[in-house]
Amino acid sequence: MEEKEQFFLEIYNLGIIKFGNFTLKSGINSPIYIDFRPIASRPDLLIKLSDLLLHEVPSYDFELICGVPYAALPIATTLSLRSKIPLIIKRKENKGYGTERMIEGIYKIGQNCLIIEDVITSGDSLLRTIIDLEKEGLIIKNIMSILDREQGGIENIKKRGYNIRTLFRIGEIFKIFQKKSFLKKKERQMIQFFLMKKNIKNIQNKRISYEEKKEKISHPIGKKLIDITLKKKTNLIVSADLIDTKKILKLVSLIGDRICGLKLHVDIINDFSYSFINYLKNISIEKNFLLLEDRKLCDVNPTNCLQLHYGIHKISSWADIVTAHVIAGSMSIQNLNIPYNMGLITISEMSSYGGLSDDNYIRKVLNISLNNPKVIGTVAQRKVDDRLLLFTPGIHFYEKKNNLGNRYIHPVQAFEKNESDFIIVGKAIFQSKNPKITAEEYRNAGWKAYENGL
Ligand code: 5BU
Repeated sequence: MEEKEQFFLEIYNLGIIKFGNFTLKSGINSPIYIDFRPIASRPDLLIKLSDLLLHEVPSYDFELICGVPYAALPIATTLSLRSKIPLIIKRKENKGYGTERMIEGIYKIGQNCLIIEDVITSGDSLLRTIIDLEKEGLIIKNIMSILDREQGGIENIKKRGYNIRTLFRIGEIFKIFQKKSFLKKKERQMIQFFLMKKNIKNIQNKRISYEEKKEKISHPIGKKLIDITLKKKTNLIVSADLIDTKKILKLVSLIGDRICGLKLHVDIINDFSYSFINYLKNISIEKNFLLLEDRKLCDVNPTNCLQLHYGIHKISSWADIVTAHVIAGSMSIQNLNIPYNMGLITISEMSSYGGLSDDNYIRKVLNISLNNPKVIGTVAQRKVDDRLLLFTPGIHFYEKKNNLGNRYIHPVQAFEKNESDFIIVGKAIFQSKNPKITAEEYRNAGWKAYENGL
């Protein structure tokens, strides 16, 4: 331990731990941020680190080494140089041209690959790397991480049957710091707070309930959506992607009792009229569900504003919730002059495969969402901050993906893995033989999956 301890103190001096208020990749807030990237500029420490990692690897039966991009890349490279075992490189995103390969280097199907991760929090980025390597036919038996933040990541990976070891654990590190009286008072307090929160979460190991979430959401329409959900015991939002008002109204008459929201794309409706929208609004009040317009605003502000209030659809006159991309930045969804009881859902990460949003973009959208009081939640394919409602489209019991670029997951996965709050289901319901029964099946699956997480 002495050698490891000494090593950690050396890398700590490079500034790898920062104190403050940080939003992590997942959108979760943390008083500490750990970044091993500075080590890349210190060859002596890189060598020490890779030797320590190699020493801890349980068995030497691997034929390849791969680092989780990007922070672990120089570390994996050093490991490869020290052990003379070949390196392969995992891309974070597809180049979109050329070979479109996600893994670069020389490898063969069936080879055993050691994965190196720097910091493990939820284990999500690691899982993405595992999936991409396995898609190429590689076998993952061993994974080494440098530091475990002890926030469930290691357990998540072990649960899926992988052998993972870590060089350091955050609890251990803080003990070393205490022993050496290393930290300032404020830093000590921040760490105590972090450990306390971490322990509470680990003990409870359960998702946040709708009641707790309601306390954290300040927007009235966010609260109302939760009230409806609790009252009707449904977290199902049906996406009525139909081009004919009669068909939409027929669908609503069948499923209205089972949903907390109805999502529309009004611009696909051939015979849109105000009498239709008034009729629908009345049913939504009578059956107690909200109307979501999936407009996906994505322009600069004056245009977003015009698209919301004017034109044929006058969305702001009837929609309870509207979706928006924030590709144009935080200002694009400020000062939209929307009614006080109308909320926005941002789109952090779409459900399609090959989407262009990377971790950095997603983190920025989550930050913008948390700082805009009109935003009630977001669409993402991962767990997000508890102060945002998480909406998950791309839900299907049986389909995984279609040839149009859409990816689907089971409701259980949406609640279990991502701790989603609402599932959005389209064709699985409106194209089914019996939408009433199918909607009930999705309502039931969504509600049970939510309750099981509590
Ligand atoms: P589906 O029939 O279950 O695939 O319908 C999904 C609906 O959700 C459809 O209206 C899409 O436009 C919408 N959607 C989506 O599929 N994925 C996303 O990331 C977002 C919206 Br945002």
